[in-house]
Amino acid sequence: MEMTMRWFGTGFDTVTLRQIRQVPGVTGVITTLYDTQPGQLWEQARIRALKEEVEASGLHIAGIESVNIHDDIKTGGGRRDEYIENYIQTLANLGKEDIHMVCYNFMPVFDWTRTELARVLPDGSTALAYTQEAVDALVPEDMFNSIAGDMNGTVLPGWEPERMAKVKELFAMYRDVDDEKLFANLKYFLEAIMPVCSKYDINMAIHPDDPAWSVFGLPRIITSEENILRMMRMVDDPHNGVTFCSGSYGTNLKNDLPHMIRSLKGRIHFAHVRNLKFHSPTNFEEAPHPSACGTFDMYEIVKALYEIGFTGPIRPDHGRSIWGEVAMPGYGLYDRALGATYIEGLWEAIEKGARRG
Ligand SMILES: [Mn+2]
Repeated sequence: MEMTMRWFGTGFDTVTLRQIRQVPGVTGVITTLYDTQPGQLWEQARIRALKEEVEASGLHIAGIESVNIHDDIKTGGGRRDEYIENYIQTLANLGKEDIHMVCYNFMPVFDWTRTELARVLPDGSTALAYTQEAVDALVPEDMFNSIAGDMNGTVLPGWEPERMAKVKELFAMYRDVDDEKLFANLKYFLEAIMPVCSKYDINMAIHPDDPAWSVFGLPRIITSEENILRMMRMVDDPHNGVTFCSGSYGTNLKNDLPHMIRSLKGRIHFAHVRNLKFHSPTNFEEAPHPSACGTFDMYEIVKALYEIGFTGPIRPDHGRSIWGEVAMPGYGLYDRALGATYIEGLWEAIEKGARRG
């Protein structure tokens, strides 16, 4: 594995490359062209400029999170072939700049959904949190406004104000899209991009839906071991792989995370490792990374990744806000840095233990 951190780019992220460079063991960043829109073609010159900026800090780009998918591709809308063509050209441009891992998601309307961005924990830190009761009490149009006050002046990925202004329109686009149609549209997209992925050796890594169930009646398909295996078999190519996100698959307590990792051997191209603490099956918060602070056995999760021979980029995921840091919710420096070194510690212990067998 390679330890990385997500970085949203100069002007968007409250954390600098210089700070990330000083987190022990972190050698790469996962980044994006944050000001591009879904469906837009990424110019090679812009990718190169981003790469040069990252490399000047002593880090490198370990992958892209995300190249977002236009809603016409997800719904099978009239302009999908045009947007897929742009996506193919974007992948080619990334490949030419020696970037070989792309994370994306196939979630309708809302990316990850949390109902609180700053739940106060007993130690005084704040964390992102979710309760089904809060979602059930809202109409979708109010979802953005309900959390906007806690964004600390940042733009959260998937929650761009321009996009949220069109929520009603977006819902209308998905009116006739059910799980089966979403699967079919994903297959259509993957079949179209696999040749360029093979040509430039680009590993596509689909991010699971978060939470791993339907919200507001929208279809959600990347939620369970059964569905993710279906998705891999329907386009059976090693470049068609997954982002294993423990915090997203883990929202559904029925998902056995170490078992899922083992069943996805060879197809996990990127790993997000974080812990959740559950108060009930539909009320949880994003806990500090160590096992003792939440519900998951993080040792077993990292051990499963080690045992399947995972070599891709791994990153701590959302962190709490601690020590007075004001940052994009979930993406402050301090708690993610603690998470990175904790995962590195687990990995070292597992690796040395295995060698001494
Ligand atoms: Mn994730």
